[in-house]
Amino acid sequence: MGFTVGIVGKPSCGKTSFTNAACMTDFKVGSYPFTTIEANVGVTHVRTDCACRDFDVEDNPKNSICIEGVRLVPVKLIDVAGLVPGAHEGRGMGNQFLDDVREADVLIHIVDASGALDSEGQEVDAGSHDPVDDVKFLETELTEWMHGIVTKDWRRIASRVRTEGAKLDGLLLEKLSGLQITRPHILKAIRASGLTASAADHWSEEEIRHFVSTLRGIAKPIIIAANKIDRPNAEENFNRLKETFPDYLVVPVSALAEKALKDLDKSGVIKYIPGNDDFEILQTDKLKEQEIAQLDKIKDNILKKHGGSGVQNILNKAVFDFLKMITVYPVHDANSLTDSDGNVLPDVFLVPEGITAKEFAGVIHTALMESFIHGIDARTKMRISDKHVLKDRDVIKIVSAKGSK
Ligand SMILES: Nc1nc2c(ncn2[C@@H]2O[C@H](COP(=O)(O)OP(=O)(O)O)[C@@H](O)[C@H]2O)c(=O)[nH]1
Ligand SMILES: [Mg+2]
Repeated sequence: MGFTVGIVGKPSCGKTSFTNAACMTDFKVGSYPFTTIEANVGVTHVRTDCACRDFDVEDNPKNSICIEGVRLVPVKLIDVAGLVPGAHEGRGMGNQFLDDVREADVLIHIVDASGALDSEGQEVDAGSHDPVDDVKFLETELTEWMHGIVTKDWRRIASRVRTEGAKLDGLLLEKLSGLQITRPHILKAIRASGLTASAADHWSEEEIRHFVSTLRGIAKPIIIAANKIDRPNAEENFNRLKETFPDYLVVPVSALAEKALKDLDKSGVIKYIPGNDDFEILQTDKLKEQEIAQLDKIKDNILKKHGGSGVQNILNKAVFDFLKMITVYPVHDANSLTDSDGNVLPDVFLVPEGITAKEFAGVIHTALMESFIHGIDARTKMRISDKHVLKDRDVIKIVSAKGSK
């Protein structure tokens, strides 16, 4: 497992607040593979319906959590160093952000929707900065960074394609695999930009740039959190962001509200389940009048109005709606739905829609893919072939020549 969301944006837009609010959880994360984690990395989760309900069984999750039929699947968050214009040339924290971005499968761009920070993150009069500019600048920074890498020895690469008949995607993959960029990403970007790989040495400056920008969008997609939605001007800016970028997913967020609610839930004063659009006050006597008024405001102006604080919502949207991931449960025994230790539905994997049974074996272990014989669908108990396309909440046993999983 290893699905990573990068939290990006200029200084003071709310990246750390978002990460802390998202990763603050009362559930033990000790058994997750991410236990030793650097300062700016945390584990959060996405919510999905658990397969245990389909089979009407009690499960023993290992790599995830199940609460009353809701499976919480861990996702890694990286709080990426603040980004300022010119970062790809080393300004601000410079290239440090790029090291973090390498690892990310998707980026959540935290935007200060209240427009109270200039492009470097310095405070200005509320509403005087246009968040639309932030979206454009972040895209530019990322594209310039990737452009620098791709064009570094473009001449040599393009001439090898011409003279040796080398494959462009293979040569680019060598340069870009460290950025979590895959061959399908590269092939898709070549196709989508309408260019011919074998004619790479004839690509114009403009065509190379177009290709890189397309690749950036495919390999490092960005979704937008219109953060600080609780503040003045934020609502208008949120609507304008949606209108200006119709192809983007823009979600209203209040990291501050999420953190406040989780803190109060943790101390037992309220009951709040992340992602819900409501909470229940359990200990009124622990709250000052002013705090109750604040909570009423959070409920009316954020939760009810936007269907939640937006933190859980944007994570779920990023993974399921935008990246179109599905959940698949590998088991050792297709009848008892257990692993070899007898745990029922122990693991769940986030995998891309359209994945085949054999590719799924490769997600579990490379060796399992190489020695793949067939799969068994635990629902139908039928054999499935290597090319069988899996569906969300499938429970699958992989039979391989090297023993089964
Ligand atoms: N009103 C409001 N303030 C927020 C929100 N999120 C963050 N902030 C504030 O913005 C400031 C910068 O936040 P921080 O998370 O440190 O930003 P970072 O530099 O991007 O990591 C802090 O004072 C936060 O309390 C929010 O949703 N609403
Ligand atoms: Mg920070």
